[in-house]
Amino acid sequence: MEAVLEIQEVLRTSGRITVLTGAGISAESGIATFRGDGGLWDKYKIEDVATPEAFKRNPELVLEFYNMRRRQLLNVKPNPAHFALARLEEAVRDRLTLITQNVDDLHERAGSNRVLHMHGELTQARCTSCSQVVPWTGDISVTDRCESCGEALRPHIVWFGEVPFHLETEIPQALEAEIFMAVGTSGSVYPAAGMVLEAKLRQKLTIEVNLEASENTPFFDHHLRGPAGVVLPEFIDACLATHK
Ligand code: BJW
Ligand code: ZN
Repeated sequence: MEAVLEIQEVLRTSGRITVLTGAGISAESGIATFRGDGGLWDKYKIEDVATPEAFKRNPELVLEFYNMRRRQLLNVKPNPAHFALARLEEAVRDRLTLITQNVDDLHERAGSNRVLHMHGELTQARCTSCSQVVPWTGDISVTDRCESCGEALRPHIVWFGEVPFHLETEIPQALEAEIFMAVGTSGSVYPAAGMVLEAKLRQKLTIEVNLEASENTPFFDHHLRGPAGVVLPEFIDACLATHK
């Protein structure tokens, strides 16, 4: 396949690859996506659970939404798509930048060491006052307090209207890579959804892995259609077949 040859050439000449992942990569692990049938936004309203205003109005409800999802992490495992990206990192090391919109820890559990969580992480809590971030595996309750300043804690999550992480340095640098690949994302939430366009404007090669067309499909040069857990390992292993 043409895309495989193009990636092999980039790898041969020590080029860089950036991969952006979304909820679709964790779907085969049993974690619901946001949009589409059975998605989280079918059952919950964004304005009730995923905005700073919602947290001010009803912190118990917002904490419960994220506590439920943090508990779910105990019952899920990385799938072959997460492992394929870990193999890619092992092969090309710091020439891969993995950016995820996901707040689960499945990339890390598959062996990826350098993951940029632009929308935060379920396994961390943040102080609502001094912004200190601490590891957190259990539930967060309204009575939990920051060890440094004594104020309330919140999930370390980027809600609508808040600024995603790593936008100043790491993500702009990553968009200079020769290849931009998006896996399992609908392309409907900015600024992540704008990355493919930025890559295209810089004349980079763009590849989409998705079950179906996304909102950004026209901006991708190549489309790999199918479940990420099947399509991505096949593709990455073919690309790495000639890599020493
Ligand atoms: C499979 C599969 C399988 C399924 N295999 N594929 C224009 C420009 C900039 C901003 C805006 C703008 N217009 C509006 C905004 C504001 C807003 C926004 O984008 N709103 C849109 C709804 C229009 N953005 C924000 O508020 C962001 N902040 C911001 O803009 O700050 C201002 C600023 C930016 C930059 C500089 C300075 C200032 C913050 C966004 C925070 C998003 N938060 C959420 C929830 C919190 C995290 C959580 O609870 O988990 O993050 S929303 C939700 O959507 C979550 C996700 O990370 C995000 C993206 O969803 P994703 O991953 O794409 O999932 P789905 O479900 O949408 O799609 C799944 C895909 O997988 C589908 O395509 C399936 O086909 C596919 N799939 N199974 C392969 N097995
Ligand atoms: Zn604090």
